[in-house]
Amino acid sequence: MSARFSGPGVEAVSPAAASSASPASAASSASSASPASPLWPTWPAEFAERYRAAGWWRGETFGGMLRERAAAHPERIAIVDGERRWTYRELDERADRLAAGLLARGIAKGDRVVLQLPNVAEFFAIVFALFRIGALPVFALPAHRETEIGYFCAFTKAVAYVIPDVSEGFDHRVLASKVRAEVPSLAHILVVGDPGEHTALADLERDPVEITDPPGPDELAFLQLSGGSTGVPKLIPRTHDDYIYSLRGSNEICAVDADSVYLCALPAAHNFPLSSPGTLGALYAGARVVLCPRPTPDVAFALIERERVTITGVVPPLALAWTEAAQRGDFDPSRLSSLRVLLVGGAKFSEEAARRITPTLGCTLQQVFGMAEGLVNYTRLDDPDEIVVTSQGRPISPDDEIRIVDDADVDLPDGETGHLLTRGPYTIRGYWNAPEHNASSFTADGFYRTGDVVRRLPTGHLVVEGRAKDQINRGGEKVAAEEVENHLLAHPSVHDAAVVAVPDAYLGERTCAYVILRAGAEPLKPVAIRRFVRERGLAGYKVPDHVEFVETFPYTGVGKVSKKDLRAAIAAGLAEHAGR
Ligand code: AMP
Ligand code: DBH
Repeated sequence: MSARFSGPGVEAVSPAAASSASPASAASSASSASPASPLWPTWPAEFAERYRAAGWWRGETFGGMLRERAAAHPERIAIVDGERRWTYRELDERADRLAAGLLARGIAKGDRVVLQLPNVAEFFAIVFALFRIGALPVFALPAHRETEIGYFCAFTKAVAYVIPDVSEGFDHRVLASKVRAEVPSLAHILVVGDPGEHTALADLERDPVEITDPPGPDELAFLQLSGGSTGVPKLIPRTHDDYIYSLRGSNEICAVDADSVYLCALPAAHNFPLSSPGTLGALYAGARVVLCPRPTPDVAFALIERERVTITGVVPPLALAWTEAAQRGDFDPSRLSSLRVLLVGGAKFSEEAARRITPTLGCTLQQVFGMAEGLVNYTRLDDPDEIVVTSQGRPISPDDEIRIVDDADVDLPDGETGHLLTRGPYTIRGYWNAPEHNASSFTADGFYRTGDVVRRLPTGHLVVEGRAKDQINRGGEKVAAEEVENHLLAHPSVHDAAVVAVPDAYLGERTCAYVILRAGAEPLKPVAIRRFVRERGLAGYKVPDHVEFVETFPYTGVGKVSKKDLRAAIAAGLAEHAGR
């Protein structure tokens, strides 16, 4: 194993331990509060029983759900990708044929498969094929590069990596060859398009076979990624039952039904467009999913018009770009007349921008504040306008437990601002194979520490006031400060580094790396630092937007870099600039 990809815990999971992380063992020992498996802490039995009794968990699986929809309305269109239109029958059959192909290659239940596809129809064929056999997709983002992909493959001991040939000018096959050379478990590279030296996904298809050991509803369906605040991204284990509940709840709140048309404008693998209500919510409802290759107003608006899209979701910077485009005189807003709902989330949406949505785009705004770990909040379609533009919504479920606490975990009086902790029927009880992180990211009684700082209105709606986690939210793209700092520290001239957020009118926040050079090191230009990070194979959005060289950092009483003071210094610097 290459040292490059080894983060904490890379060696910690043996293949045997990984496959024993079955929910059967989880369920049988779940009566104690202790995690059922160090790989996958799950809900204690009394909670699982409650969630079943309440009707949240209904014993559904993704494989079964697609089969049912395909049987109920085989000729309805499920997926639109450019000129390709797949019916539910076709999607169901493709999933079966790919499932047979995966099994024929020895890919089986419990195996991890890193998936990195742009918004193409094949994403859904392979995802449902994996769901059917119980292999676990690991949802990488299109922007991830060698460092992230290598880590996901090594850490999960993935057996396969699914890629496009070339996407946005980047040849994923070259990256795949490099990763395969370093990760022994990685036996299969499956390519949508021209496979080069690898295997074409299309060649995998076989006549369907009976799947003898399909996953149950309480078993894992996939591993989602956390934006995180630690050195390497953490993996989020989601079950069929819990995730499907979040889809059903989201559909109800966003009024998604069989006649809806959902435009997938963000990268399909991200939790927001996947589940809030997203593509999987739409497919659960028997609705139509339209894949948007690029979320720019010209491309998205043309698709909304052509496909009569009724609902979509975007991050705040895109919402700004869309309203600006719609306000320009050359655009006739009646072209968007089919659009009923625009969901905006992933980062805080400013009240001022929120007020512009309905007048310019003619649809209802729904704010959504969610996380791949679980909890999702929505403003409701019948909420008063003031609530919709000033809050980030309230939870999906009556069983979502919300605590707002001070630094000592003491509950605050209602209306005060504090740390958001949550527990509920679709919020994980721990990250996958991360016992140490779990000890700090969850309370002893299973509440997830979101790292978000919020205030609750008397109506139950949450207002996001800030963040306690060491993360930069770059217009919905999360950057873990520590991860980037570790890469900066690998530079031979860098003595210390601290990455913080700086305010940005468009993205909300950008990243700034404060760097102290080693004594006697040659002076460096910011561009050299940025290039260094990029060349280490990191996703482009993690490359610092700004680099500032400084002599020293403000330190806290215990000698840690004080990010708070650094941020204050930035704010002071900005104010000084503005005053000039
Ligand atoms: P992740 O845990 O990587 O899925 O990212 C979820 C995080 O994104 C949340 O914990 C928030 O910090 C942030 N987030 C998502 N939606 C919103 C929103 N509407 N307003 C503010 N922050 C948000
Ligand atoms: O930012 C997120 O992770 C997010 C935002 C909105 C999310 O996971 C979701 C809705 O489900």
